[in-house]
Amino acid sequence: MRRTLTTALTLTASLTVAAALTAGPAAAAVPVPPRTPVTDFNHDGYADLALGAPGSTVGGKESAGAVSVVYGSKGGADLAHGQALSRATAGVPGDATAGEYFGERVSVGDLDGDGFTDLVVGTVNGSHPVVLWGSAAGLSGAGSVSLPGGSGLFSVGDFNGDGHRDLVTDDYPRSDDPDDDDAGMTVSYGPFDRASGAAARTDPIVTSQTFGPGDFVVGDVTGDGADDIVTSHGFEESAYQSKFWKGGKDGVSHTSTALTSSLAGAVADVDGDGYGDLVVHDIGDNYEDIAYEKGTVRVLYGTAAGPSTTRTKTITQETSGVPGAGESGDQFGTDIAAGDVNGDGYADIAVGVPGEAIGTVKDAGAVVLLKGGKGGLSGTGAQAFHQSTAGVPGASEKGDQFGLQVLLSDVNHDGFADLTAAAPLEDGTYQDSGAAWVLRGAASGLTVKSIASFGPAAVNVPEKNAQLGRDLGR
Ligand SMILES: [Ca+2]
Ligand SMILES: [Ca+2]
Ligand SMILES: [Ca+2]
Ligand SMILES: [Ca+2]
Repeated sequence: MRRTLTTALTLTASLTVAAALTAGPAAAAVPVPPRTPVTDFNHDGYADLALGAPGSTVGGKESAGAVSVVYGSKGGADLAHGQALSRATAGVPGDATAGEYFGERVSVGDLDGDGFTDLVVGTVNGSHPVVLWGSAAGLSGAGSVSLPGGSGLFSVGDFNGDGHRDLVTDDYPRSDDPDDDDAGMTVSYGPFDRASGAAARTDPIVTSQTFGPGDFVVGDVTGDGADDIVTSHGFEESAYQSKFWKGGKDGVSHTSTALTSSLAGAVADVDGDGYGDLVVHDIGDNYEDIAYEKGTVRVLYGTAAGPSTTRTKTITQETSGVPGAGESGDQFGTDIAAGDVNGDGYADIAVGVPGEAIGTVKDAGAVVLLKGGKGGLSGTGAQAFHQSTAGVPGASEKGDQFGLQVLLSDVNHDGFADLTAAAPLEDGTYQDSGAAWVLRGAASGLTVKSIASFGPAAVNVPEKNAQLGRDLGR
């Protein structure tokens, strides 16, 4: 989740500079609003989309996996030139392998610092993530490289605020001591070398014992221009407290502060005070209950010291203004994305509600957009969309789980972030083909005007069981 607030942030940044110039010497440091680079593989100004399709059959190998890339354009998502990238793409290291699920995880960022966003692709079989490089012609396999480390979770951010994108992975080099049960993460600081994939510097950090992080949320909460990290933790059915790791000019701190347990989330300034606010899926203390939960989104407002534990806000489908009703299994908050949809300078939050019943159709799924504002995130003006909403293509079917993944980015570069909603379990010609929808942002919020919707075949990805949209690059 790492979205585009370009217009608003450029304006806010210039106001911040002006404020800094006029502030007296004793004034507190002015926060730097969280900055999220546009995902732009061909650097044409339009945000591009990367959608994992890990179940795709490649070269006859079932579930070898692929990634679908859809470029932004003045007319929105450019479906006429959808690109499929896989191990079978010329230049990509390795061969298509059955059950590898290449594309199970995708993340984006300009790792080599040439101005073109690059794509990082992960698998489920323990192989290292692969970086595909952006260029004026877009992404290709040319020169792509397996990173020297990492194998599971990863996320991109600028953790030391030097302008180079860095990578955090959930691996930690354990010692040979059999009593050593440290688990952790490794922060690899950019720029990355194109030939070897090597980072400028790597720094392993112990996060916990036995089991490493279960998720990363990345963004600048403290207003110092360096991204921070929130890690999720748990063991068997027990969800433990999440941990906040502060980034700074020397990199990520080796000590953390505890937060309520969470999974997924985003960092964005929903109240416009310059500090990034942490918006997470609050999961209580038991993983086994998640499937039955109504779902809760929690905002922890940003401060110079980190997410506030006292200035927080809980939003559910029972909150005034939020469409729908909170029912067991709705899972409001399963995925969370941030971006300025209505162009008012406050970040808005898209919330996936994959277990929402539409009429009598169970687990058809929906997306709710919560609006930011001077008073912070609220239910005021919230909107809901699903496959039975007038103007939205498709039909609500049992188990579609529309909204399992969400992303906000400005695909047509008009200053309003657009919603990409994915339903990786949507049936097409085959079971679990997956599909995605792009809804346009406007001053009034999300609209159903000129929606782009597509399954794997429309963007040249082998369709059978592809699970298009299993992850969205952010
Ligand atoms: Ca582009
Ligand atoms: Ca690049
Ligand atoms: Ca804020
Ligand atoms: Ca837009």
